Amino acid sequence: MGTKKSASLLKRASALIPGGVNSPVRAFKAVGGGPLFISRAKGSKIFDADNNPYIDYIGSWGPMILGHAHPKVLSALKKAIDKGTSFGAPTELELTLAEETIKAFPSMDMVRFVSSGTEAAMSAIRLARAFTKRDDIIKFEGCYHGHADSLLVKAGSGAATFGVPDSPGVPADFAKHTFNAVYNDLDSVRALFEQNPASVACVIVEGAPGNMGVVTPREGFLPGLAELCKQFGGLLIMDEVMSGFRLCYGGAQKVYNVVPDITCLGKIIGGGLPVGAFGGKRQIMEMLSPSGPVYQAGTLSGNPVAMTAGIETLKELRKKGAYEKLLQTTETLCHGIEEIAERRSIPCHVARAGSMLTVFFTERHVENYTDAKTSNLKRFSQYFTRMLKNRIYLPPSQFEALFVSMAHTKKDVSDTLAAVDRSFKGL
Ligand code: HOZ
Repeated sequence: MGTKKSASLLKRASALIPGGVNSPVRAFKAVGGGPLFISRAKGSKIFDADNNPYIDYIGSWGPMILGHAHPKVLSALKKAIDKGTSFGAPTELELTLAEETIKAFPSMDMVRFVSSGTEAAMSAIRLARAFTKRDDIIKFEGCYHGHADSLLVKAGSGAATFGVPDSPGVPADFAKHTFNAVYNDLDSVRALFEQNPASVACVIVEGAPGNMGVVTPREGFLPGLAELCKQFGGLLIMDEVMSGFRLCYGGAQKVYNVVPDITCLGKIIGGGLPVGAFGGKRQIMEMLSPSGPVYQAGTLSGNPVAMTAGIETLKELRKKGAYEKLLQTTETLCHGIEEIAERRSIPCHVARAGSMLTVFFTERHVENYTDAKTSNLKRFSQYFTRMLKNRIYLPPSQFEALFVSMAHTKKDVSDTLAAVDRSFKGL
């Protein structure tokens, strides 16, 4: 079956929406061709406008950990919608999701809900600046924390994919407060602190980076950041928007044994609806308006429909054995790809963090953005195109993560590996 309808929709979209998409990572600019327009999804499958099915490894860029259109989530949503879709006033649902979030992340005493990961990171930084009375921040090259001005400096995700890591439109006066360190290199962070001993408000880091492709923290790296922050009086912000409920129930901070001052969440916590959150120590969080002076607000923050999707998703994730199957599926997939790459003599590094993975077409063990950029992007785009022809839907960029869901079956994995084998042939 062809993809004529997607092509025709893209033509229409291009006149209406910049680039025809509402978020740059959706475009196929880095791999050639146009994006598929999606008509529906169920479990591990996504269907395009021409009704072609694909095994989906984007999972809406992370949230769909249970698979698409999960019956329990849908049924709760249908009931919630009948009661009204937005009140702009507090509801008990917010408290339920707040309690579950705080239980899952003991580093948080309090949490505030927003509508996206961008809002969470942007608000967390404002809070850190107010709490420390300092202006500068340290982030890592290739890490992405949404598109707030201070964070679009050497940023990952679409900014890296399209070669605009320092976006025009960010005033130099803002950008000068953002310092970039090298991921997995504590010395680079220490050097920045030493050069700016009294001005760094916070270090912000992805729990397990997925926006330069997946990169795993070296042993001791995250706890080392917490130590440096303590030593120099800055706060540690862990951006767990992707890693939050992906690696385990409790995120990268649980896996790597680190206690951040502030945590950002998004994606899974909204079960496929727009939710973000940031939370941390009471003393810090109580600086937020209306308890304190730091302003932050949102018409749809804590929206009852979105809260419902988050509550139901977390309920499923708490079920016994939920993560075991997910992690096993991911491991089988990764090992299978490694085995095929070796047999077909394709130099690649399969990076994995929990149920996220990236196949980097490089001989290097990828530990930071410089390593990630050694990937053969031409080979990646050939691979992507062949996989799509084999009905496997991958992120259209080398610098993104694949997300495995609990709905992916053994057959999905074996079909995917068969497609990898065909795609690696003569690559
Ligand atoms: N930040 C996600 C990709 N790394 C997806 C959201 C988006 O940029 O559209």
